[in-house]
Amino acid sequence: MEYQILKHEINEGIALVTVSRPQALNALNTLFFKEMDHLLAALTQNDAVRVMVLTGEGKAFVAGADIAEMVNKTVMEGSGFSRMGQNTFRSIEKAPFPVIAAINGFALGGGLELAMACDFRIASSKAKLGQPEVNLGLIPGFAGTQRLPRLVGMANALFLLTTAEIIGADEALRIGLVQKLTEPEQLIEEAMRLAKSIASKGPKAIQLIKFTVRKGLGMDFEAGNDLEAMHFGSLFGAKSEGEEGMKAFLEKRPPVW
Ligand code: CO8
Repeated sequence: MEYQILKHEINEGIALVTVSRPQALNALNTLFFKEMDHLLAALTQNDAVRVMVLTGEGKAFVAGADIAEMVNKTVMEGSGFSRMGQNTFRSIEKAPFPVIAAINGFALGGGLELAMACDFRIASSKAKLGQPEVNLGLIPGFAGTQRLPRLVGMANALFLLTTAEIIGADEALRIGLVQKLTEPEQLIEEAMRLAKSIASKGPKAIQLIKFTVRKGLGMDFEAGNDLEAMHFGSLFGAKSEGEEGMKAFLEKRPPVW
C-alpha cells in the first residue's frame, strides 16, 4: 500500500510512525484509519518490531477527527466512523509490542483518544491536550469516554470532557495523562531512548507484560492472578528466555535473547 498520511521507518527493532497531514494539523480522516490498519497489520507480523513510537508532524500530534469530513455525516455514518476509529485504536492496544505516544503538540479530541490507545505517553513541554468535542456539540467517539476515566479517574475525566478545557503538558503530567515531559527538541530522542531500552529487555517478557496487564484489567483480581502465574511460568524451563536472563545475571554477562 502507498501511504499518503503515515510515514514510517524501522530501525533496530523500533518502528517510528509519524502522522503527516500537517496542513490539517494531522486531523484523522477515513484514509488515516485505512492506512493505520494496514500498517499495524504489517508491523504486527514483523518479528523484528519490538516497540512502536507514534508522533505527529508539525505543530500538532493530532488535532482531532477531521471535522470537514464529519460535518455532513448521517446518524448511521457517524456511528460507522466512530466504530472504525474504535476498531483501529483497539488494534493499537492489542499490538504485540508496546506503543509509545510522543506528543509533540496539540492532542485534541480524537488526537488525545489516539494517544490514550497507546501504552504510555511522553509529551513535549509545549503539548496541549484536551477533549473539546462538546464545543462542537459532540462527544468523543473513539473510546475517549472509556479510556480517559480509566487513565485519570472519573472526576478528572468528567472535568476535561465537560469543560473542554485544553491543558498544558505540566497539568497532563500531574493528573497522570502523560508519564514524562521533555523539551520539544528532545522529544523524539527521548522516545527512541525509552523504546531502545524496552527493546533490549526479554522480548517475550515485554509481550507478556502488555498482554497480562491489559487483559487482567478486564478480569477479577483472582482471574488476573491466575493469568499472571500462567504467563510467569511460561518464561521458565530449558532454553527459555527466563533461564537465559537469570543465568546471564548469575554469570555476570549480558543476556542473549
Ligand atoms: N479537523 C479538520 N481540520 C482541522 C482540524 C480538525 N480537527 N483541526 C485543525 N484543522 C485545520 C484547520 O481548519 C485549518 O485549515 P485551513 O488552513 O484550511 O483553514 C488548519 O487545520 C490549521 O488550523 P488552525 O488555523 O485552526 O490552527 P491554529 O493554530 O489557529 O489553531 C487549534 C489550532 C486550536 C488546534 C484549532 O485548529 C482547533 O481548534 N482545531 C479543532 C480542535 C477540535 O475541536 N478537535 C476535536 C475534533 S472532534 C473529534 O475529534 C471527535 C472525535 C470522535 C469522532 C467520533 C466519530 C463519530
